[in-house]
Amino acid sequence: MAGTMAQFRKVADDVRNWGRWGDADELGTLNFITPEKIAEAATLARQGKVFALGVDFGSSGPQGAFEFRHNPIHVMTVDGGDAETLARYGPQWLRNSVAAEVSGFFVDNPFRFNDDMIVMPLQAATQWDALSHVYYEDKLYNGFPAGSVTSFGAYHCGIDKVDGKGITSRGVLLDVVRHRGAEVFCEPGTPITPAELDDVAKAQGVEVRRGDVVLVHTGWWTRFQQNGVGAEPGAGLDWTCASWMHDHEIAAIAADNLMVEDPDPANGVAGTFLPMHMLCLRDMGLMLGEYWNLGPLSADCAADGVFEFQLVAPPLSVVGAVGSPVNPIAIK
Ligand code: UVW
Repeated sequence: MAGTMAQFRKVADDVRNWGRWGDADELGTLNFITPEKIAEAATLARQGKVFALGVDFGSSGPQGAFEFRHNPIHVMTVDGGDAETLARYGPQWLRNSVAAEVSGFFVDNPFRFNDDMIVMPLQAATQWDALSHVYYEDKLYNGFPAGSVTSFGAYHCGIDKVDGKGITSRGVLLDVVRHRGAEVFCEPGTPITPAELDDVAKAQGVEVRRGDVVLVHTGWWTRFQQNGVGAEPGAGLDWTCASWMHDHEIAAIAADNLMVEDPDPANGVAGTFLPMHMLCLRDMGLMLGEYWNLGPLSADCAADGVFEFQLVAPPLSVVGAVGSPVNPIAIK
């Protein structure tokens, strides 16, 4: 629903959780995940089925539309070819310190190793957005100053603040694709509304409860696997879904698309940028997960009619980072 700034401000005031868990809180709605909730979630692992919801981290990913985000670059730093090269050219190459170092391990020794590294924006593939990922009017979640995110990293609300708590809870899948009877994905220009989320849950016979991590299947990732178009538009959550998340007291939300929220600014709020991100991360303190591969999980849920599971999705504790890659695991 296209909204006005006055409507946005009203929703922001309604959903803002600043001070709810104390002035020093940097976890936000993850506070809804209690020890009882974690124990309850573990009982949902009943059939021994495991679904890895992370996409491939590689050069075939969806990035490339913006200069500041490219696909993960994977580089081998030591490999089997080095052994051959060193055997053939070793003495001449030893002025090169890397070759000299590797040679120390490889020459006259059949016990060898391979090493590698990865260079990537932390927002390139399956990820969590930390609470410090977005802000407006110079404030982060809980009123922390936006200026506390510097070239050293996020002093407040960095992804490392999640580390002690982790993200393990009851996961609930809301399969909007199947509910709409869509062939592959939810078409652009059809934002998913709060009422539709309730309808999907009702039709699936699943209740969304406090502390849940909700996964919304829009089919975008399946579409991307078919056509490889990273800039493919699709439907996401209407910005007003922030109120739905607040009312249901969920811990976090993730989707299989590029930004969880509907990407079309015409369906957003004039004068804002990523209004649902702002309401979730900055006002509510609720983390967003993007590019989660929900295809196989949604097929299984449709087959057995069970749309709840144990979800284990801890981010990497990258100190001061505003997001993190993740390979979330759903266990049924
Ligand atoms: C932005 O595009 C700023 O954020 P995200 O990757 O979370 O959609």
